[in-house]
Amino acid sequence: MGERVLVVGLAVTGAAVAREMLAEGKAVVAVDDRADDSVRGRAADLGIELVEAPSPGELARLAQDADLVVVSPGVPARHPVFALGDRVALVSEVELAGRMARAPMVAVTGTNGKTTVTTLVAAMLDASGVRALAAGNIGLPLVEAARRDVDVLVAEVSSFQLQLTSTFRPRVAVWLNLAEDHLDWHPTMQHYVEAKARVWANQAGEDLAVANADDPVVWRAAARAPARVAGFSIEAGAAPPWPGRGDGPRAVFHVAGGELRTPEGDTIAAVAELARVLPHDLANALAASAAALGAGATLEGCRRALISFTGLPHRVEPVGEAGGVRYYDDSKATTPSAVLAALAGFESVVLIAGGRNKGLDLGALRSGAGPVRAVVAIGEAAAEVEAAFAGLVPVSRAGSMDQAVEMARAAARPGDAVLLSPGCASFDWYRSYAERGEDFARAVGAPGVRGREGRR
Ligand code: UMA
Repeated sequence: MGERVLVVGLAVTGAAVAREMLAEGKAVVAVDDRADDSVRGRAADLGIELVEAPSPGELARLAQDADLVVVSPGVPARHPVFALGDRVALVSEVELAGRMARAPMVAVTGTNGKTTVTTLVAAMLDASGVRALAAGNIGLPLVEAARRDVDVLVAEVSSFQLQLTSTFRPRVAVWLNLAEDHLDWHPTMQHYVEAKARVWANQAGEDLAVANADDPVVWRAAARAPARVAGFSIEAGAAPPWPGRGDGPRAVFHVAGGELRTPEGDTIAAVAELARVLPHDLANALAASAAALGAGATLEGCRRALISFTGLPHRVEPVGEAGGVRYYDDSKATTPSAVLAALAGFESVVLIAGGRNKGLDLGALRSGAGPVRAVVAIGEAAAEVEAAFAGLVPVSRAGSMDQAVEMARAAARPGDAVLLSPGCASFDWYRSYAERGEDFARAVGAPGVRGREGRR
């Protein structure tokens, strides 16, 4: 009581934090550097003071006056609030939610696949009779979910949010994979890796760390994890050597004999029962099974959730077909590594890529050129996309989504896929990856193309 909380950034997360802190009787002030009418409206609805675009000095004064400073995930590492260091109590919404949560938590992080695995874990627990709620970056703010009466909270957590944790201790914590990402936010790749590794840092005893044994960075970090480790691999049943330590797990969750299996060899589901079986689909299914079983799911619950899962919107989502060409919306792929994962599932593709580069090396796309017949480059990063594929396949540039779809249609032959998998953020042309995907589906739905069925 009587405590003061400063909220930095008053969008979805900031408003949820403010609401929860007010409910606890705390005094809340918000700052926002780019306050618009919606930010002002939120402050007015909450009845809190909003300080717009404070100077560094003013921010320091406000932060030092507060007992707790909660920073929104979109506030970058170079923001002056981070320079205040030990003089203020900086936390993320995830740290705060961890302190508030009543139910044990499963946390899911990684560069790619977080939302899919979070969704799957919650579905597996539900199908096992364990009341689970998926929250976090997935949409429902974690602080809001933290008070709900459920058996398990399944939280999608980003590196931004892990960065500012000190006591966050999930019962089960999954680190899916690591590829270059968010270098517009993290000053270096090492900074990004260390933020991700924090998901395991406070675990102990019977907690469970779920780690990708096929990813050298993740597996190396797992060797230092304080809790028990469950590995998963789409390559082998035997665990790869434990770097620097001799006592790692001997077996991992794996694929053998056309089945997903536990380290002990129990069957989770047959691969043929799954709706999609790209390599990363199998990795996600194994990771989710390892986490869900660690949080109280049954093998049968895992299987039921896996076979009824048909994928999420904007993740290699089929949106239309015409003239023997299928169209896929993979707008959620905002990193080159996500594009490479999608390309691996096709034999002949016309790729639409580009947008706002998140500080990543788009030249990495070149290594996935095998199935690519032609490329249409879009958005601010069009020149970088063009350079990545130069000399390998024909590349054209489009100035709008309609033009991009038109050019892709002209380049495609029957049997091909047209894949929107940008490898970049959407903010040059759109407000979100979802809006970009919707616009692609709309353009695909133009005359002559059968559009998506049963979706908004
Ligand atoms: N702001 C400042 N100063 C800055 C930067 C931002 O004041 O220097 C202010 C902005 O003016 C704005 C607010 O901060 O008012 C934005 O905060 P935010 O970007 O954290 O936005 P939220 O609405 O709170 O959204 C966040 C997640 N955003 C990010 O992780 C960047 C949402 O994930 C999440 O759905 C939401 O919380 C609820 O949990 C979005 C996302 O793109 C969808 N996530 C990334 C991803 O999925 O790859 C990580």
